[in-house]
Amino acid sequence: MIDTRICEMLGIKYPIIQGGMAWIATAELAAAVSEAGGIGIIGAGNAPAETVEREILRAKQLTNKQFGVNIMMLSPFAEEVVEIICEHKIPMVTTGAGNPAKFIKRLKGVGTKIIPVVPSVALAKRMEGLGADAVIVEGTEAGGHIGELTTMALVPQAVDAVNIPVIAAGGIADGRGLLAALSLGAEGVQIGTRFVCAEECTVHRNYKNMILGAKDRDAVVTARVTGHPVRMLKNKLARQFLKLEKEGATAEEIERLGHGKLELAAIDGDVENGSVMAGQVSGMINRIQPCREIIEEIISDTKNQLNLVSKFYTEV
Ligand code: TUI
Repeated sequence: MIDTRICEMLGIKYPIIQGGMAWIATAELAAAVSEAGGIGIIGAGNAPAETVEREILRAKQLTNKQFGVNIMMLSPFAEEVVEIICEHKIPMVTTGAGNPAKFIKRLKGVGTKIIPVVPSVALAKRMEGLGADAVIVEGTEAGGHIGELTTMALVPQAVDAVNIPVIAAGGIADGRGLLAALSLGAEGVQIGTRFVCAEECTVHRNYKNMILGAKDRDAVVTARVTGHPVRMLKNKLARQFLKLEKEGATAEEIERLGHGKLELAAIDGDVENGSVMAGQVSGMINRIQPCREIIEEIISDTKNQLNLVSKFYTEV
């Protein structure tokens, strides 16, 4: 058993939170992760409230367990998504790509636990001050919209700076990663990329295949000049981004190139012209597996790795 404050706070067996990935984390994935003992998250992304509500209702049909919703702060529909979350009394939300300060009071008012994803210690502290129940600190190894710091450097500094539980994200895909995160002081992990390759994940098969085929250096960072850098797998689109950036294109030009491209890859399966957002761990993901198998493997490998590490130590 791994028993942390996160297990107790969310009423879950294992301290594993599924990343709330836009266009990818649908009801099927969220329900399967919750059924397997972690907590599944529906990614609201840029979707309007009606779409998010349909996903919530579908997830409720698929599981009696609790699940959460991720609110993407750059979405024009963020406010109406918050209202739907409150109406359905969703027990927990994660937020990403911005500061959720203006929604914290409203969500806490209906008893929803709020766990912002942040890329720095300063933001983690600010979130604690505003009443967040925990923080997910995400290293630059992650896929999608990222910050600058690595998980290895960020997690212990965040743990030292706040009293609420810290969850590690970015670069974690197996039991070694979970054990490492716990060693850095985290009380749980958020995992995205590995769950993209779950059997229950409804993303286009081409997207999964790109991750399965990726090597260690294939997840590159684009769009730095926009202030919203995005990690995605190398393809025609990524090369276009890198070329434009090298030529000194403006933030607006780069932003325009990215528009609608995640949907193109995730739904239409155009993994050459679309944005295949994925983390640096893509190179270690080689199989499609059911969520239950992924989670059970991670937990049993954490234990095995702990035993292995303890053998490195000898009494003197
Ligand atoms: O949000 C993510 N990952 C994402 S969101 C996304 S959708 C998107 N697509 C294209 C461009 C931009 C977004 C794809 N992947 N991870 C959590 C995360 N949050 N990473 C970084 C942040 C973050 C950044 C700034 C959180 C707060 C923040 O606050 C800045 C401020 O002070 O407002």
